[in-house]
Amino acid sequence: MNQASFKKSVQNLFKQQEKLLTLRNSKLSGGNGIYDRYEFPVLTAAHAPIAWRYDLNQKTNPFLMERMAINAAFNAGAILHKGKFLVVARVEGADRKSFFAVAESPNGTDNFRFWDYPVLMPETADPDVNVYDMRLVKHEDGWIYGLFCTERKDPATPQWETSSAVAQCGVSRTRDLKTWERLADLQSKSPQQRNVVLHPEFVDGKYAFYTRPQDDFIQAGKGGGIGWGLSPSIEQAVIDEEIILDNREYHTIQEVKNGLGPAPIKTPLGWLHLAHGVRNTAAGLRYVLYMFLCELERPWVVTHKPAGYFIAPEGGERVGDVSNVVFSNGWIERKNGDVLIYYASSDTRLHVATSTIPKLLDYVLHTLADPLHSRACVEQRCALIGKNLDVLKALKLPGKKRAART
Ligand code: M1P
Repeated sequence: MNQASFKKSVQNLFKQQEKLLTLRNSKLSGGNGIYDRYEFPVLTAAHAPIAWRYDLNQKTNPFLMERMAINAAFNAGAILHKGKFLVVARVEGADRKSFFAVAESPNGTDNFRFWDYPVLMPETADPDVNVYDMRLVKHEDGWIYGLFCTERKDPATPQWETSSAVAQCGVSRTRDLKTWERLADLQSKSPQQRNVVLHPEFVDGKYAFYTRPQDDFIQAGKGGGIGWGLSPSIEQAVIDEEIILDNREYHTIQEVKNGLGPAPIKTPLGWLHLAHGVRNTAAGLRYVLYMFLCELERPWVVTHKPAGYFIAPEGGERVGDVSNVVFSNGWIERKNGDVLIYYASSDTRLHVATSTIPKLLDYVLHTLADPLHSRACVEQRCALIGKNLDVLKALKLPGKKRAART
């Protein structure tokens, strides 16, 4: 390649990517009334800057090869900061190491662009092998906290056992999402912790954490459920007592395990939560999202929990590196009550869905809870059908005739 054609190839790389970065994203029609999905993912591996992947120097990269490929951009924390919609995505290199990177959008639904450099997260004395799934929280103490999963090889296993890991909660804080201070990892009595989230307010003058205690790296074992615990310090966070506020349950969407998504949103009617539930199938684990509401004064008490899932993987979302997964660790509430829900599909890409606080509250308050038995589920449905047939009759709508015949 001569210098001119090398330059042209570089220009083409940028031109192609610019098309992707400036794509307008529109709401898909045919939603369920609770939220709207969007046409395109908001972040993919292809959104990663060219300068992160290619060596653009012809002398050292004469064939213009991609030297450091990016495999995926998914599970993102989210925050509205100084008028900008920011997500801190889990970016995964082709080498399977995840890292954090901030992407910024003017409207929260499209035109996301990564900042020039990914986050260079400081390490503790025991370096992380992998970091992922940051939950961002603007805490009432004034800091923005980023809690994430830090994973290291299990020191209790022999050298030849190369897939046993210990997951714990890494704690960091920042004022601007550029400079990050690393604090001590959270300590609790559980051998494994993932999906740990900081509550945005002090509770009894302490920092409050949502946890997910587990016995094993993948299996919940005797642990599991979304836990709750307090720590007097954030610099050396220690939870002595953990209670479970939302447990696993036989034959539900969270039969195998569950975990909190982003930090809850405070509403006049309670703390609104988004979480994920996991069940096992012959095709492997299936991850879906669900919602619940907790008391304002006692945030560890669940008051309302709609049956089943809120978002499940659909269409192309079902396929990826870890198929049949939706996962969320970030959402943004706007001043006007709009809510942008960032959810990733199949550990591969990041999407947005939009709703509003009134709609989400209506959903959690008025969707029936899971009665846990098929017969009771049918009774709930029959009650709905009966009421609907009366409505259709009163409105003189044709649905009544069709329904009456069956
Ligand atoms: O692969 C699906 C998800 O698995 C883990 O979630 P959990 O701890 O609930 O099992 C995480 O590794 C998450 O990043 C991933 O999306």
